[in-house]
Amino acid sequence: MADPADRADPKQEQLDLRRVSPEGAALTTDQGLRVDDTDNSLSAGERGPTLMEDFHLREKITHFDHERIPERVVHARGAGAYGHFTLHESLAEYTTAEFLTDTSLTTPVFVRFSTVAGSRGSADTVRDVRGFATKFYTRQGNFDLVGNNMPVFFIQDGIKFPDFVHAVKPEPPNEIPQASSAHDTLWDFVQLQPETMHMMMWLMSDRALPRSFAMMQGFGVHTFRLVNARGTGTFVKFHWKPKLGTHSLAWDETQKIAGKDPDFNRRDLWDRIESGDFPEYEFGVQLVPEEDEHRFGFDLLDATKIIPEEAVPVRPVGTLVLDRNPDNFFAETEQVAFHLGNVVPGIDFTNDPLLQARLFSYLDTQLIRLGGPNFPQLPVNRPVAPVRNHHRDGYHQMDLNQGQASYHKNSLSGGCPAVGGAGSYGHYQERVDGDKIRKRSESFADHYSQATLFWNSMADWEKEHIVGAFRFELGKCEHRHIREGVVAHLNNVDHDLAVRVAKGIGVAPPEAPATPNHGLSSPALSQAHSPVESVRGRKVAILVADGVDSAALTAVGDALVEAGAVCEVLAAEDGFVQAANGGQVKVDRAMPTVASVLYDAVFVPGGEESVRTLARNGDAVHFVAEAFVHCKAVGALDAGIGLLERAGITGVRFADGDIVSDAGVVTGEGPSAEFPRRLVAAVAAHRHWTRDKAHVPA
Ligand code: HDD
Repeated sequence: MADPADRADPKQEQLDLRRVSPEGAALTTDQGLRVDDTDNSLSAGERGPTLMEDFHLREKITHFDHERIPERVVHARGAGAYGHFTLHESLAEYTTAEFLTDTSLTTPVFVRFSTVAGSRGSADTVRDVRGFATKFYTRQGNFDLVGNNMPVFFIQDGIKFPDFVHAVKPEPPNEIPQASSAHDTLWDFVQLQPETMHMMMWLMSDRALPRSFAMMQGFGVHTFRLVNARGTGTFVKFHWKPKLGTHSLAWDETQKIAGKDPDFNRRDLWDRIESGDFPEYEFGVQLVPEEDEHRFGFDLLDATKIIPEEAVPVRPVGTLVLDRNPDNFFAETEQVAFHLGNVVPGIDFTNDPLLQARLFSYLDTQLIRLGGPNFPQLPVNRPVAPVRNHHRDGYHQMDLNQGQASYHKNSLSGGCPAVGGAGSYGHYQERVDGDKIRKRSESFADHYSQATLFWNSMADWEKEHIVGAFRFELGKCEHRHIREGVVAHLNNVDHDLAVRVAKGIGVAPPEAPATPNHGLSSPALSQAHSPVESVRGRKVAILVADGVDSAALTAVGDALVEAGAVCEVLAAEDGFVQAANGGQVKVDRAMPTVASVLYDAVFVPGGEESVRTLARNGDAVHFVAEAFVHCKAVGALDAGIGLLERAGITGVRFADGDIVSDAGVVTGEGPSAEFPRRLVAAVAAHRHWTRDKAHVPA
């Protein structure tokens, strides 16, 4: 990838004009008046009352009083970054959108990732859908792709959105629970609205617990339409595929991280970009000719359905790289305003009723959230394409529109701004005809087949996690009829699934399947088949105490870092530890300030004294045990193996006398090139989900 600094970036150049630095500056009022004292109010005598005339006090307090704006009604919690989109393969055959046809162009973007249900201050790692919203600052205007990390949605018609969101948000009487779907109202909605079933399978799967924003897919969800120069339409589904593969956290781990580091995903994104380990995604399209609209066993306009990749392959055509953090969270990440209606020539909509309602909602919501109609002028929202129209006035108008005429048609400004001409947007000419009705199409009626497809496509460990998630969520529902209602629907998805869930939540398991399983699967849906590229950006903890074998530490640490991992040396206390060879080893973090859940793997180097000390330290023993339970790579050399034994990971003798050994537990003796290689491979595998871990308490 070219160094971003080498590229002319019109968006960054535009933002440069708005960037404000405190460096070398004097403190002033909002009027530019230099302030002599900002620590003491103006008062009548040292202990006297504050004076009304203190304009600095009043201005400072007033501004502070008005700092907050309403949070997003959904997707309130998020993190954003700038980047670039480059096209490798032209889609000129299908669309006139310049950024999808001209492979010489680099298009600046801003991406905001988010959770859906929680408030702005909620934890990152809750079980939830993740938003993946991209603003392309194209030369033809902004194009917003406002997607999620799951390819389907809860409902088919946007008129149900307020009902759904009210059901999933904290309950009205007490505003409990925060950022969680594990409560009665959500599941009550689900059991009465079975179109949710496919999405609920995704939500109960590990997809709802991404390890990193750099390790999750993105989907435009709806079927959109591309339109070419001849005016021919092609249905399209948009996809983002992370270069690092799609990987998730363990459920128990996510809950602990929510306390230990509620900013886990946000921090990960920030740190990756700061360290130059830029998140990358492949942009792909599934294309369906209009004449094939009815060749699938489902309706392309139904947002609760995917087009299986085996039926229509995803064609990779571009790359997105996120390479710049915002300067100011509020100004950029909070004030960015996405809208599905922000399209460019060559991209159009379909009659998907969810999409149609969204076309109304996004512009509307920004008006209350950002306080008026001029939010497109905010730096993060402003297009790089020129903006000229007859919109005038409103709160916080930034532009100094010149001229007498603010209407079309006019003769006083020479008829300008001019309407039409090359590059102007023309709507796709779809013929529509029908009676005015409120009725869901029959073609939207199958709510189970694709939920079954998803279930059938899962690896055994993924199925186990799904069953565990349903049990957890429904186990939090106080109303038995809600639990029963959901199990009845699950029995239409898969009988085994329904029985396994029912058993965990005290509901009578159904005796026979309600709908026979069709037996079809789509391997692309399983994270078990996610490509694993490297250990890039993986965090490895190295546990040490005085007496550590520093040669082994350095050899293994260097191998991990060379492969792209981030290593941190942890000890009971910050500072330095004494190595066995007399040298000193710098400690990166004191163990009490971190936890195993904040790392992807743990390594214990040898050194008799070091390991003896660690084995008597509950934090260290718990660290490796917990890493093991969360199926992470655990490595130990020489005496270090003793800590694993102390934690009950290795050396455990069961009745048959065998020592338990496990996938992803890497041990070795003496210096070798083999050990670091095996450890790197174990870390790159992400998690060893098939591990037998029930015997280790953590
Ligand atoms: Fe939405 C925000 C994604 C259905 C109404 N939505 C929002 C964001 C994302 C999505 C990623 C956050 C954007 C940001 O970072 O600022 N929404 C989706 C997807 C949907 C979907 C993938 C289904 C395919 N949404 C949907 C419906 C409606 C809305 C059906 C209403 C009819 N969504 C909104 C909203 C939000 C929003 C109320 C809240 C904040 C905002 O727009 O800017 O307008």
